Amino acid sequence: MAKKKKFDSAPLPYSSGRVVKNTGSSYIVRLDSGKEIPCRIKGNFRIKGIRTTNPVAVGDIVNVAKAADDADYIVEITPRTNYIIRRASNLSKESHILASNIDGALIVATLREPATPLTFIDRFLATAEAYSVKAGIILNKEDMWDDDDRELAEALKNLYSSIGYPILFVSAANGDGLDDLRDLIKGKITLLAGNSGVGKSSLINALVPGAGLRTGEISDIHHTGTHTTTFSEMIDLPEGGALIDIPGVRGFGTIDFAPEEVGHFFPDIFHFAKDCRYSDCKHTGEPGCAVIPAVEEHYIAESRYNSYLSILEEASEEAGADKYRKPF
Ligand SMILES: Nc1nc2c(ncn2[C@@H]2O[C@H](COP(=O)(O)OP(=O)(O)OP(=O)(O)O)[C@@H](O)[C@H]2O)c(=O)[nH]1
Ligand SMILES: [Mg+2]
Ligand SMILES: [Zn+2]
Repeated sequence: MAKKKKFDSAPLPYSSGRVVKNTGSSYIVRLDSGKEIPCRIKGNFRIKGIRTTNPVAVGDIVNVAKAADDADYIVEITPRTNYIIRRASNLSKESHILASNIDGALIVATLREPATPLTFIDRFLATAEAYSVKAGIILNKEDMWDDDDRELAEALKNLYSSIGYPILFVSAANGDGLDDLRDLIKGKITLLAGNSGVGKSSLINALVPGAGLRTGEISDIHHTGTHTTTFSEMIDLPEGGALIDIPGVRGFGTIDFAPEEVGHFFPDIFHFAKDCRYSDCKHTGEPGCAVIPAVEEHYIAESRYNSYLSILEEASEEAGADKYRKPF
């Protein structure tokens, strides 16, 4: 929850609005009047106990006021209904709020150029569960798939849709699948997240005529570390609602998960965990665990269980507990 901090002198009335862009040096706020103004921040906005690299996020509903220096300042953040946050880098104590006050979050993934690791998808989905944000998967660059890729895509569709996550096959390049995507996001504020180069900005350009977002050059995409989008931005959809484009992230570190709650963020694991003998079972070899047999019998995908273990390990390290090992 953001700490409320009033502007010291505040001689002028506040205006309220929504942060629609973070340009690094300033935040663009769309006032309720529709006017967009650049604002700086004044005050100490923090989520309790968490250090963030960006105190104000795209999506925040804020109050702004003009100061004596004639600049506009964000002076108050209205409590967020939700947000998505990730650890800024592996060992970092700092975290980064990707967006706030959203109706949903979609991870854009690709099977090639670049190939998205499944753990990355699962970490994103678990984070969305942890923060009560509806999540889904977009598999982009369908135009590049050969028969093997298509087979893999179908297997992923079976897996993730059986857990309850919508998964769409699309191509920003030729427009395939975009009608289904339009239906899914219509009238909602949706975050698009994913590794760099998966086509987040290209998808927005394909969905929003005139969006004109910068996208990576084909020759750049083999070259790791390319980040074409450098700032977060909310783009209105012609059908109503908006998409939030953010810079690609390399990893998706979780933050502040208690080891015993990690399983709650994997609905497929949680389903079986209810039958474990101990309510705080971590599914790493405890007697009477119902999850491990379900993995062995393929009711739970091994890839999902591996992702679970990787987050459990991270959460345990954060909590200072012992390392967990895969029991088989
Ligand atoms: N073949 C093909 N190429 C695509 C598709 N979508 C995007 N691309 C290409 O992939 C590259 C990266 O696209 P971007 O839209 O810049 O990717 P991004 O996810 O916004 O990347 P960052 O801003 O760095 O996070 C560009 O060269 C696009 O032309 C697609 O559906 N098919
Ligand atoms: Mg981009
Ligand atoms: Zn168990």
